[in-house]
Amino acid sequence: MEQTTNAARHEAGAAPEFTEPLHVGRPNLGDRDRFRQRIEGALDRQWLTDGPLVLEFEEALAQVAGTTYCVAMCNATAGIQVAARAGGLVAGDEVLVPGFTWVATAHALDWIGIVPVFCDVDEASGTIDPEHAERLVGPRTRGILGVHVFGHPCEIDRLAELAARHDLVVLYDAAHGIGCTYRGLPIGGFGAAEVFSFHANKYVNSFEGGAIVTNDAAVAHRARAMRNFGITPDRKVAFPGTNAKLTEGAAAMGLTSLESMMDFAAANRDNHGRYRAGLAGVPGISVRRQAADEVANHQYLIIEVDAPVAGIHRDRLHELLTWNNVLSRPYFHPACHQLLPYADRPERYAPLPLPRSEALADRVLALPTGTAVTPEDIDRVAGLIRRLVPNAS
Ligand code: T4K
Repeated sequence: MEQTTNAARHEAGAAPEFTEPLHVGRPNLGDRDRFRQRIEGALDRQWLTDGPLVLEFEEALAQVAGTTYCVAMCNATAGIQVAARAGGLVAGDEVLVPGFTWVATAHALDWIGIVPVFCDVDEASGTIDPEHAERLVGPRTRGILGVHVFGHPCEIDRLAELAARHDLVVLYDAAHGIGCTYRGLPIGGFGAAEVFSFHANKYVNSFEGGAIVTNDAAVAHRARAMRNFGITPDRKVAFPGTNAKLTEGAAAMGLTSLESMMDFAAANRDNHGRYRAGLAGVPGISVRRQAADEVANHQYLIIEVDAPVAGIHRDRLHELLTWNNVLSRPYFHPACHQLLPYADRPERYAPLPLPRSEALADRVLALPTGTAVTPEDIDRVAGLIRRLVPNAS
């Protein structure tokens, strides 16, 4: 069997498939000269944080998101916290979140005393299941924080209906969502606010960074102040606040990266197609798709490993790929509610088990994509997977 062959090669000290590591999450950089010019401008102005580049970045983001307001943030984790506060949520409130997400979704709330209550997800989309969410609404439930996981939009209309029935604040963790649509409209303008991430390994990056986008003037006003110690434009401390400002250097990178977003989209789309072709017919291996009929950013290349059909578990495939210098990542495993801080207190956080979140977390594996990956790399990764899957002919 190929799996045995590969393991044997490993033990025999044979060479891995790639001599250099092939990463998931290599940054999409854009035009370096434009970046350098912007940095020079900031140095010349001697204005290093929360200045003209941040404003320009906010305007460009609002345009992409189709929103009236955008408030840039130092990262999406702080963005979710500020959006929650600006949206009126306070410590002790309970907010419904999906079990299948990156831990930041839950941590952002928990860190400010808001209790994340984990709901199960729809397995096909990976997003929060509105029906399960509704069953979990209790006397302290005040909000829903949906996640457009891997750029797949939540069931926004159903969540809006649910929220209206129970008077809940709806927020979206749109860390993966920039450049995607829901029913033809850009992700960004739904709920009370949505939050993008521009971490280095995101589709659009600003080294670290994030943004709150909204059409609600009051939410935007509070968020802008809360990002800066609660200080309003007239220099009054009107709200409790934090320091979550974005630097000019980060905005320079964000603007540069955003300018090339359509090039990144094209590269990701081509990569996606090439992986699909390369992995077609491999038993038990499927490439996840973003929503049909929507604009997708294909930011993540996620395969699902059906272990009984493939003859190999995701964890073993991950191990063998890693040995071959393909640094795949099991995004997102374990499921968020199974992580130590939450699994320890299921009575507070989750009605366990959440079988669909757990099943997804057990099957997914992110493969390298983005502008740093070449078509030849993809052919070699697909060929390698084909050899590693025992039940492939
Ligand atoms: N909500 C969701 C659904 C999220 O996925 C995230 C973040 C958030 C909220 C919070 O957003 P931020 O507060 O971060 O803005 C990473 C990131 O730290 C995290 O931002 C991201 N999601 C998550 C999916 O991935 P790690 O621990 O896997 O990343 P790290 O630093 O080990 O990097 C992964 C790979 O990326 C490396 O193996 C190589 C590559 N890389 C990374 C960096 C930083 C580079 O090539 N260059 C780089 O500079 O968590």
